[in-house]
Amino acid sequence: MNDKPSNRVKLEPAQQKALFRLQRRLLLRSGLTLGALTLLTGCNLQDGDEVDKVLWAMSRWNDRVQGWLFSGQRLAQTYRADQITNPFPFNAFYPEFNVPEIDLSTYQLEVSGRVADKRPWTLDKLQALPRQSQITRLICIEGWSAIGQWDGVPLRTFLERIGADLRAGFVGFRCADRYYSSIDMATALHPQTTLALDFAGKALPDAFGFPLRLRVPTKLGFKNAKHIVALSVGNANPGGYWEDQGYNWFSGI
Ligand SMILES: Nc1nc2c(c(=O)[nH]1)N[C@H]1C(S)=C(S)[C@@H](COP(=O)(O)O)O[C@H]1N2
Ligand SMILES: [Mo]
Repeated sequence: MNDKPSNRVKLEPAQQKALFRLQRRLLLRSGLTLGALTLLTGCNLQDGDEVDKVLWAMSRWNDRVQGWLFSGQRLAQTYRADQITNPFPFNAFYPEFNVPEIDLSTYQLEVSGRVADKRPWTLDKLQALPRQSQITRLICIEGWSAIGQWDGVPLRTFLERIGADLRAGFVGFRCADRYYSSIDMATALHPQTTLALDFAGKALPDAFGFPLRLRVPTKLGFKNAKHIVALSVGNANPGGYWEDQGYNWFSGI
């Protein structure tokens, strides 16, 4: 986006007010920035004529988001292999050279909370579970998005396998880099929500969450925990690294 004032279309005062209200509502209700909205709606907010379209799209978005997510079935858009973004962007709360290196000889996925079987999982055991594949768009709240391919175990399958209480409210994730996040149970059981083991047809690279990450295409990027070392099921909301710093917890699209 070009922020030079000379390239900006001047908005009418009423439009300016509307944009301001829109921005507030976005932040309060969705955690989305205008940059993220631009990606979601395909509208160019530099262009005054587009503002009405954006406002219209936004109110429709607000109305639909809850229904999509509570239905637990609405599918995120999928893409063709030739639409995959290459190279795929890295993002974390630290630079890429600080990505955690996981030692597979000691790696375990811990399981806790409202689950019948609390035995930890090795990567081998996870790899033996049924798999699914998706080509979907990861949307970062910082204003970029990218299409990638992830394969792994449907989270629903895993939760059933460990005898999780599927009526509990939340599934939480703790990561090797001290990141953490959580999702509501409807999202955890959504057919596209995956405990991803592979990216682009190979084991997850270190940067993209080795050895295990959450891929939840109905949520913003920051809900897609990488380097997962512990999963919990419960009725208290475990929050998250960004969620606890003011990003909207729901952050669904
Ligand atoms: N463990 C961990 N997971 C994380 C993060 C992180 O800093 N640590 N960043 C999140 C954010 S903000 C985004 S946008 C995506 C980026 O995933 P990518 O590096 O595969 O693009 O990972 C999410 N998961
Ligand atoms: Mo992000």
